Amino acid sequence: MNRAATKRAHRDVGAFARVLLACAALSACGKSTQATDGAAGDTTGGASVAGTLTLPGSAQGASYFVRLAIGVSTVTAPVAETTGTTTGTTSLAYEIRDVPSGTYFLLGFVDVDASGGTASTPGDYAGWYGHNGDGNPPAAANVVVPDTGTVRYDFALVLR
Ligand SMILES: [Ca+2]
Repeated sequence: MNRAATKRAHRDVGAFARVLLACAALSACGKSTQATDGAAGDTTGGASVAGTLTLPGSAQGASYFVRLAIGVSTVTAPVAETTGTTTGTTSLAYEIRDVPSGTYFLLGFVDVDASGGTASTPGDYAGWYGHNGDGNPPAAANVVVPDTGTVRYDFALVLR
């Protein structure tokens, strides 16, 4: 191999490595937006529930949770949940992993005034999936979770 060919080969290796990196990044991004398909490579137990909460305000640095519960009264002991901190945007993506299959109530809650607890105080954002505009829970459980894969539930919270 002459010097020019060696140089070219090195360049090619660099390009190949960059392509590999791009693919890795893309597949990682795509994972959370998969529809229900029992995606291969999902090594966790249960399914994922993911979606976007639309908030009625732009509270920043407030604690939030999104919970799945068997009943409205048992939301204090949820089957599964995710928690985090708001970033000031009114669109909040969430994902709850390792959820056993079943039919659940789904509650999104942002503790805007940092008062703690699970009961909303004036100024907090809250809402159950399927509420009729008032944020209150629906009459029956309405979030269906399969054995594997990801199901999406987008909903809006209301100002308490
Ligand atoms: Ca509060």
